[in-house]
Amino acid sequence: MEFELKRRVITYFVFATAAMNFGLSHVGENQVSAQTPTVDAEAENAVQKMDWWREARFGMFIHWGLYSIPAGDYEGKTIEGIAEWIMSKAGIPREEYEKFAPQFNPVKFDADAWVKMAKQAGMRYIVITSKHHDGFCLFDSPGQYDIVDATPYGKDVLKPLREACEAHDVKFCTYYSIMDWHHTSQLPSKEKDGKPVWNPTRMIPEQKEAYTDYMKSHLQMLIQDYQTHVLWFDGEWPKWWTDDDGQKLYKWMLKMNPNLIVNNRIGSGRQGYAGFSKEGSFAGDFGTPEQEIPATGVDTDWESCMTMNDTWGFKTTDENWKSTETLVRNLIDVASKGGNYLLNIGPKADGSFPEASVTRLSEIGDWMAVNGEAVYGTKAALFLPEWGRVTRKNGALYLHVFDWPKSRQLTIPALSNQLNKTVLLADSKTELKVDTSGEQWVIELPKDAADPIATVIKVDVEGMPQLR
Ligand code: H79
Repeated sequence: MEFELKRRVITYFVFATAAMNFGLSHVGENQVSAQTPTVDAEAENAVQKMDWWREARFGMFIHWGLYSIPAGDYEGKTIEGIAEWIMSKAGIPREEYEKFAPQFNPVKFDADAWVKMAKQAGMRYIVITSKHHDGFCLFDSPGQYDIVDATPYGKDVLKPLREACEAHDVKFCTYYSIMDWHHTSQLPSKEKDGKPVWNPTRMIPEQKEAYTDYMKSHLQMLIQDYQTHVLWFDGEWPKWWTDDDGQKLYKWMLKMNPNLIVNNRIGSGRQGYAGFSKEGSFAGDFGTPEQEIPATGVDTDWESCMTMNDTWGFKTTDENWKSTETLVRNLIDVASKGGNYLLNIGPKADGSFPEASVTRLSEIGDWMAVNGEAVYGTKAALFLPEWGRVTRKNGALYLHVFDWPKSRQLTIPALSNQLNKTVLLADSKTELKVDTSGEQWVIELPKDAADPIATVIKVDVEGMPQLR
């Protein structure tokens, strides 16, 4: 199936001010064309299969593998950049990198504890690296370069994780890298100072078919045995992988499970880190901004993936943690623009989550326990206010106030809906007064914010909130 993933920006009411930047490394560009996607039987099915995903809005990314052992250090030096890229960044030859496998023994791995932490944080799905660019698999792969066959641990971790996900009603999903630095079909693109340059790999043309079969043997296991709900591809940028390859692979996978959700990195439509597909029909069901949030709302499916510090895989020296406030506001910002937030954890090699991640998950969970209703199943806002962000669903407009007005008055554009009542999500017994006589509605606020991160005001209305 081909799915239109062009970026269609939502036009906001003029109430909007420039997008705020909550400590992101880069903020998305604001270009776009409006186009209506074709509605056919397949697209209808696509809408249904996306239902749980759109409802979820918040997921956990997990980057875990052999790179978690060096954790950013190689031969006594700290290697610059993201830790799961150490094989590439340090130019490590295959046979040297393989030596991490006999050291991988995650005795503290506890699938149930991981899933409980995700669940408590309010996350509804988990996407784990079944195979990253280094080629090492976290499941019992036919290729033997995996946690079962090549490590002293000797056990599959994806199966217990999938089971724990099922037990806690969290959707189990898997990341899979197309580029593979370990597979013999691929060679370093060149050498630099006597070291291999792994990114991008060069494909030995006669071996592309065999490699595709190798990938398919993994994907079939992930789809049929592990019942993965999402296949989250990455490493699609080497020139030898084409969009046609992506389209074929997509069709082949959907035959096994028509409800499988696949990101747009299966093909070659993605435009850099902004993550949306180019004009035209490219493979995949949703756009994948990386480490950034679009400046405005977008009404095709998309998901921003982000790190809590500056690395995906665990890195001992990376202490640049975002605050809980930034993380929660990012989640709100993403939801207010119609997307999902996929927040990363880089577990240590022993199987434990870094302390800083555990604290943040727990604090995000405290906020979500009170305010989750204003995130799950919401749609993009109709306006982008100065004081925070807005989400909506049938029957309610949610005002996420970041900057509590000293005037104790919050102004929003008038809705055409009938207003039932306006309350704080944290205290639904106290009704707030709203003056609906003018062009704008003015809400009277209590003196203090209920939550310094974001206080949510629920404007309870009849039907789907619309501007007057
Ligand atoms: O798995 C994590 C990272 O290891 C992986 N994606 C996340 C989810 C990743 N992040 N950055 N990179 C990989 C480096 C890739 C950089 C580039 Fe490109 C590839 C630059 C040019 C080709 C991606 C595609 C950015 C622009 C186009």
